[in-house]
Amino acid sequence: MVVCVGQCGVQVSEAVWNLLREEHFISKDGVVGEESKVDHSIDTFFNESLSGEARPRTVLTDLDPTPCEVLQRGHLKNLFFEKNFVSGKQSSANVYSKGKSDGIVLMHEIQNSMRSFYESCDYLAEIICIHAASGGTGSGLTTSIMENVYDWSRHVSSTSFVLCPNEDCKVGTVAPYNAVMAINEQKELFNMVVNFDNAALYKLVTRAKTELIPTYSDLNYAIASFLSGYSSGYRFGGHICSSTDTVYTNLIPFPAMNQMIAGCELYLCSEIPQNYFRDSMNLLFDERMCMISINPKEGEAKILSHAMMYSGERNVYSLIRALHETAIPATKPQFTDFIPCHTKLLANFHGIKQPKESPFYPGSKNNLVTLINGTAINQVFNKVFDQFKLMKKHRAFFHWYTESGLAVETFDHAEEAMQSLIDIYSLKDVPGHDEEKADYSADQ
Ligand SMILES: Nc1nc2c(ncn2[C@@H]2O[C@H](COP(=O)(O)OP(=O)(O)OP(=O)(O)O)[C@@H](O)[C@H]2O)c(=O)[nH]1
Ligand SMILES: [Mg+2]
Repeated sequence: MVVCVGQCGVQVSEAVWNLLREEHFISKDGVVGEESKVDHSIDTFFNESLSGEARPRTVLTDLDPTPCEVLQRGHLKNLFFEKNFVSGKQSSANVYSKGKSDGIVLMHEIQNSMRSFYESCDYLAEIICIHAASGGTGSGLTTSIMENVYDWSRHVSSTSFVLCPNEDCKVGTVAPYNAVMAINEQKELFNMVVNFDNAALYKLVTRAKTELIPTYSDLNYAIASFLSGYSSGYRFGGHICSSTDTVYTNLIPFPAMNQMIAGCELYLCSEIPQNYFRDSMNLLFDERMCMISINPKEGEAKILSHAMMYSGERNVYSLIRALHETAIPATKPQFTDFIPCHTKLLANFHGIKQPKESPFYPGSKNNLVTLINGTAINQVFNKVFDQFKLMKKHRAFFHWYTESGLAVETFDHAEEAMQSLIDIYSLKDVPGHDEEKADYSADQ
């Protein structure tokens, strides 16, 4: 099930559902093509309606009614149905606590909708939530939703696909407050958090097509192609396929270290036409792959674990061979010393689709997406946290938050929790990681 919250979530959902629809040979009206009837892959993301059409298993919600209305009038208007949308009357005005409190009036409807999707499928493998941490709705309402469905959703794997604020794209003065509150609460509410930001998405999609200026929609197709690669293992099966839980097991060494750096090779494919796997392996930890503004190899940065998910038509053995052959020092990052095998590999051999709506989308038949659990995530967290602390010191903008019911102490708690997350990702607070060991790793 995909839950999309706030303007960013709802707009990204258009790209996601358009891509998934094409991959499963479903028309814009929900009519299922013959090609899709050969297996059950369609069932992962779509429910069958009473009249036999495929309907997205999704809840699209925003306090501001406009994003949902635009989607309901757009080219996918006949794909969705009433139950997919829950919208309010007015935005949160960018305030996390307003997103949380004003969201209460929508909660009953959101819960009912999610619950009915949960009950209508044989086995709900995962809740994927798409939202922006800097928006009041994307931060506050998302937190509220996950708290409210906790009684049943704790039995279901949950992943947050979150757009982080980035100082290169000025997104609003209070974005650091919203983001720090969201990061802290959502690291507990989701099993895994996959991080993106617009500055990195922009660089990624324009790498091969510098002459065009992308729209949000083009950036959203990059997130959609990540979701497609991420989920294709359990949709289509394949030679090395796994469930979401297996991915969590291999990526998250401690519950508190569940923050992933998303990467996507798809948009770099024009740079690597020949030895596809060998060249992709060399790009694995390259910042050009990253969908968040991070360099996983910068300075002392260390990788704890990473997963590669390949979908396409190439041979699995060339992938494994390339993985062995490309352990060359120039491309290799530093790994932590206490996790000897860092890689989880998943591969399925389902060709990918090219949506016509985005001129940036490459015509490749291969999609390699990566998840990296590495200390470099602090490059983003530190920036947001510094901005948070600066404003908090002067209690700037506090009244907007306290007026909508947030206790002042919540800012102190958020600061402590964020500091502790940053410390964990600096490998200061890792269980069993004593001083001596820290010195040893620094010497390596
Ligand atoms: N990639 C992408 N980013 C978006 C899109 N729409 C908004 N954003 C980004 O999302 C962040 C703001 O979040 P929004 O989703 O607009 O906010 P919201 O969740 O609706 O919350 P409020 O409007 O504050 O109640 C900013 O960083 C925007 O740049 C989109 O369609 N695609
Ligand atoms: Mg909004």
